[in-house]
Amino acid sequence: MKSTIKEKPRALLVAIKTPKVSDIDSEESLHELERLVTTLGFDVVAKEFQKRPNTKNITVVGEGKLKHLAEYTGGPGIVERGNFAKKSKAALKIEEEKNVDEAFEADSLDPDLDIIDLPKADIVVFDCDLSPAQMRNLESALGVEILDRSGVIIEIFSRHARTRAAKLQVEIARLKYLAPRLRETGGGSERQAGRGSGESSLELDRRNIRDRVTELKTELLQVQKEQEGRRSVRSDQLSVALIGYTNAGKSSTMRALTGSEVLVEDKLFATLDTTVRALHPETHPRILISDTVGFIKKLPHDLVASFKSTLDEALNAFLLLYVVDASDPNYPSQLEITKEVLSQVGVKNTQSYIIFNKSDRLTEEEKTSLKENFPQAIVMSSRNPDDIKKLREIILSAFEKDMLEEDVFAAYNVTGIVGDIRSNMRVIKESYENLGVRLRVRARPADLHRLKKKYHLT
Ligand SMILES: Nc1nc2c(ncn2[C@@H]2O[C@H](COP(=O)(O)OP(=O)(O)OP(=O)(O)O)[C@@H](O)[C@H]2O)c(=O)[nH]1
Ligand SMILES: [Mg+2]
Repeated sequence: MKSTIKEKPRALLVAIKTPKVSDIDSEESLHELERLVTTLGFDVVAKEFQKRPNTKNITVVGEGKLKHLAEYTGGPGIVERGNFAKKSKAALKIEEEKNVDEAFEADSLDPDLDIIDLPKADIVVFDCDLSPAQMRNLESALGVEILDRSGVIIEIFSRHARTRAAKLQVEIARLKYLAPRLRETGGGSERQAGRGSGESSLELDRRNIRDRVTELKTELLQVQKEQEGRRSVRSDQLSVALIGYTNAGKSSTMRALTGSEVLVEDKLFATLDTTVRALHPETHPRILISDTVGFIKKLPHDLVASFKSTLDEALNAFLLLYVVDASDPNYPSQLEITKEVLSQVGVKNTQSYIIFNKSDRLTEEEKTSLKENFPQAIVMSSRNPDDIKKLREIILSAFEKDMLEEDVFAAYNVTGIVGDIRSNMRVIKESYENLGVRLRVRARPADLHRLKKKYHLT
């Protein structure tokens, strides 16, 4: 896939409006596809819609629309008979669906467009998943590279993966996506020549891919075991996970809370790996914050599966912060998706807060209305240090809710006890007496219990 993408390709985006999806949802989704495609470095030159009963047609769009799309790409606009993928079935299906096509197409074709000089496109990106056969048919009719939504997302993930684990996860998803789409020859009309020896080499390629996927999975398991080890070292620590839609401002919030230099970019899926840092200035006990991969609508299944381990950090967190870009008009559906993905990977009943981020972009009225509609939520900007201070306090009090306040007497002749207290508990008051220090502490019941046992306190 990578090798065929040119330097700044001009992309035409196509969305299918089916009766199942509302107009607003499909426009939102197309807008998001535009951001995804721009993240890949393409120029979006035009967007096209078509109403269809479903996305199952062998060229997805109807015949008339296909011809119209070919005006952008310079392709023939039809799939020549011999080039049809799944020939006989496909041909039958065309006949079957023709009547429905015409009915739906009537209101989606704008006759004025035919006389306007259309911009040229070198790639056509569909906002739905395409079967390998649909992809081949579209390539044949349009004469340019075709990508679907999953293909775009997988490509972004594979460009942004940094760590070994992320690279392995993405490569597995990419190969699984590519395997059924492999074809006999490079492309164009020679494709049908692939019978006989071509087909067996194709089979070989597919088997090589399957073997490679198995190899990568074994390697991934090894890497995950090591990560598991590191995670269990952290398991008794206090942890907060930042989660949410891509580009919501998770990494920016992480930076502000921890003073660390995690990557912040105005790109979709800038972060793919989980980063864990301590809240800064440090607290006693230490509170760990984790920043992780963002979510998006229609995330390819293989990617959800492979990123499950990345999200395990969130699964294990004591507190979840759902970061939402409140300045994005689509924030309600983004919040829904976040909750949906989390429930898919098994998160439930974890204490959580919603953070409406980027409040600097909101009007006073918008902020007031958010606060009224979501009284428990935090409306803030990761760029405002006062807001970050407040968020820090909210995190601290979430942990302290379960803590107990007690007096501990640390005798001078007991080595290590004061250091132990300071690193694991919050000292509220201390007074020096003849034989030792009396400390008023706030701590987790488990830490108090451990301390008493270790130093034989009553
Ligand atoms: N105006 C404004 N922009 C913000 C704020 N917080 C983050 N941003 C910007 O939003 C963009 C995305 O921020 P990130 O922190 O990278 O977002 P993310 O949620 O980590 O995104 P992914 O890693 O891609 O999932 C960047 O350009 C940030 O500078 C904010 O409070 N106000
Ligand atoms: Mg990020």
